[in-house]
Amino acid sequence: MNEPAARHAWVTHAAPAGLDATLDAADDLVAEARDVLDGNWTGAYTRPSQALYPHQWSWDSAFIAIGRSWYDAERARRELETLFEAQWRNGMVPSIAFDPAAPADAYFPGPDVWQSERSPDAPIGRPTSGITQPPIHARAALEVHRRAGPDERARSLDWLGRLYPRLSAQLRHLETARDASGSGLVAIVHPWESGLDDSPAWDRDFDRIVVPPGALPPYRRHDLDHAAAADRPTDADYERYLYLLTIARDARYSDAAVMAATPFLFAGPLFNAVLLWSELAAAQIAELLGEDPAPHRAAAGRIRGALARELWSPRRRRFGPWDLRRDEREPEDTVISFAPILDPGLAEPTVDAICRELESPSFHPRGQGPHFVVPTYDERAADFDPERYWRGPVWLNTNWLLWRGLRRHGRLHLAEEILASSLELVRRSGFREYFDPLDGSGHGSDRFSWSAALLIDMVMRQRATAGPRP
Ligand code: 2M8
Repeated sequence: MNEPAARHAWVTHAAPAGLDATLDAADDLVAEARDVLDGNWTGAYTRPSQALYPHQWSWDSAFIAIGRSWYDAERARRELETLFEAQWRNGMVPSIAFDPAAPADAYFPGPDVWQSERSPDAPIGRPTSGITQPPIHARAALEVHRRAGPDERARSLDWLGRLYPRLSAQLRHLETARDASGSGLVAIVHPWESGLDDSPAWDRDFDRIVVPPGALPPYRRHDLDHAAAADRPTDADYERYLYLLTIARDARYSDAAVMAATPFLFAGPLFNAVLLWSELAAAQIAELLGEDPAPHRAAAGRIRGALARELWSPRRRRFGPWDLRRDEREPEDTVISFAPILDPGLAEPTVDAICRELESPSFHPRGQGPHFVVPTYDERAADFDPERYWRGPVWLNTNWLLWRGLRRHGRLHLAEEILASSLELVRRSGFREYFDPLDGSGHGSDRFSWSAALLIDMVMRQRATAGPRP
């Protein structure tokens, strides 16, 4: 708790005094971030962290490739290549590609629980989970290619050409096999697919899921060996995660069968906004390769329309997730609602509404002492928890997504506040997985890869550009 005055600078609404100086002094942070990524590099991909997450995670690898693209194009390309080697035949990119070199009990639930081989679509001899994560990979691939220097442009284009059909298959699979509502929105069948697993966004449904006695064999959580119980999901929630896993597994991970059987089925603004953003990136990749970008632009347009039609509440002036089982729009104010800011075509009044909410006392309480932005949940909610995984803490990946969207829409003041807060959190607490927005303390695992990678991207991009940029 040092420098309360400097800290206060990040919470006032004045231009974040000192941002330039902070950026100038960020070289040591960037060097340390590279050290974190080097330490977690396996030779083929980067672990999210050494102990808690000893395999390859899908959207983590996309964030990591974006960070690495600034200084190590070779590993950035390899990161995505390795992930797509685990892609399923139906196009799905699994949330976890298990590392055969990791000890069998390194992570729970491991390959023996997922049993991906039950699906005829799973890659042979390559154990993975049976669900997916937000599809940010086309965006990552485009950014990796854009960073390639003149001497490796041709090699990079060749790499992009090999990846493009796989990226297209990933997006097509989601849009065709997962449009549970017929609205044009992609549905998720497990909170782990959202990437923001424990978010209060789906509590109303999730808390009602009753695990039948005897549905799960005895098990031991390994995550609590590596992180404080107060930082991680409760046992009751973990049990529900595992129960939903067994439902998907019993359906042999067939999309139609899982969607018919699961009590958890949501179409949410973050997953779909990321999909839209990646479709726009895929259109640009298609152009670079001399392919037809039109199908990608059309897909982005359909998602844009569906987000506005189905997930925007004109009364609350917010996006919110849609519980497709109960046919309810969830009112909880979480960071998930802001993700459509990633769409460069988002209508200006909607951008205004998102910015207003981001600056409201729920996410940016002024005059109540120092705090850091952006909490993942409404700080005024009775069950806001500044320490527990996705139920309040600041995460650098959600900060980064909002920062990118705000810059694109020219909302530079807010973007710079988020940047300043992110840098300050890392400076105080290191490359932790997440941070308490009230006191800046670090939580979850340490030397966490996407915190390192996205800090690199924020610093380098901010230095490289002035003002909004696509
Ligand atoms: C967290 O999720 C995993 C399950 O996939 C876990 O808690 O064990 C989430 O934060 C997820 O978004 C992230 O990709 C993963 C690895 O960092 O950890």
